[in-house]
Amino acid sequence: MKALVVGGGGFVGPYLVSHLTKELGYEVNVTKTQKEILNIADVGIYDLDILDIEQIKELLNNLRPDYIFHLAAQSSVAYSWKNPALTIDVNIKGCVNLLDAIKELDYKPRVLLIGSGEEYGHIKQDECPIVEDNVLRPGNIYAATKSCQNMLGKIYADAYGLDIMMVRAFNHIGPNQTPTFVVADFCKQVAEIEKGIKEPIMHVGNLAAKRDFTDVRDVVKAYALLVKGGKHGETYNVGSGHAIAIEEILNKIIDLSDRDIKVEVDPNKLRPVDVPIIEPDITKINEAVGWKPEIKLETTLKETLEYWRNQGD
Ligand code: A2R
Repeated sequence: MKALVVGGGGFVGPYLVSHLTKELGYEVNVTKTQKEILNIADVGIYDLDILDIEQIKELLNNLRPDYIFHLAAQSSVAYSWKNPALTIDVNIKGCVNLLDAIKELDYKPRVLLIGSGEEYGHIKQDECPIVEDNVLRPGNIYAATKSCQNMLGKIYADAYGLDIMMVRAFNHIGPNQTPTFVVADFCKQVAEIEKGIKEPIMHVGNLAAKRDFTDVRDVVKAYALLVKGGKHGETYNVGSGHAIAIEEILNKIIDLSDRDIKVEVDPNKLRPVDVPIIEPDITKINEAVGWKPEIKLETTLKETLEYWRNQGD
């Protein structure tokens, strides 16, 4: 099988490529942005800006992949408040460019669009755990763009018969994630405290929010299963199914350290609108392709902290 990972230079891309090549034996090509450096053996690596449809068309015509994973995004909620226009361009227009380029092909690759659990937004207590056809009430700019991407995917699948599946991925974590995301941020802070380059105080945002965390290596397995066995036009939640308070995550990470660490709330880390609980029902993906996460949260936190301990200062 020939797979193309679009936007593979970020956090998830290398994990997905590794799974596709090493565990599934696929022939894999990856796109990255011009500024990214990506060294992965045995895969084709191409620079691609998804805002340039001609570049996408040329690449697709040359590579003719069976499976396309669309990972390219402005993926930070915090940054989406600061630069809504860029977030809308990359996440919506970029996706439409990709779908339009796919529409022009003389064959139908299977396509997986990566959305987010954030799309559900302000969920009501009795809606948890959330099923895929729950009302979407996005609470931030990033979530709004991902909801729009999801709707566009469904429209292109129905109107043009494209073989598109969509996922709503909940928080995924692991080594190598940028510290704009909460678990990487906490682990980096603890590692810096241990190295003596930071005072023993953790600066944190909203600790009461409950989120669902899954190891990125489990998440990419779900993507590979869905692109192969998902039903076109359908959306699947990808997550653990058990939301946990950020405070609990923080305590678990602090407990992995032998230092005496204090916690302080930093107003700069509080988002303008925060959604109290996001927890998925993962029955649909489980029934469709038999996926459920396997790696324990404690294992992921330990490995992520270890990753930050090994980073140069
Ligand atoms: O912004 P960069 O240079 O780090 O590149 C990001 C890339 N990207 C683009 N690719 C092509 N054309 C563009 N105009 C463009 N703008 C950004 O998408 C980055 O390499 C990649 C997304 O990777 P991350 O931000 O690390 O996201 P992650 O955690 O790998 O998540 C993958 C997907 C995203 O759609 C998330 O929104 C979703 O899963 O949760």
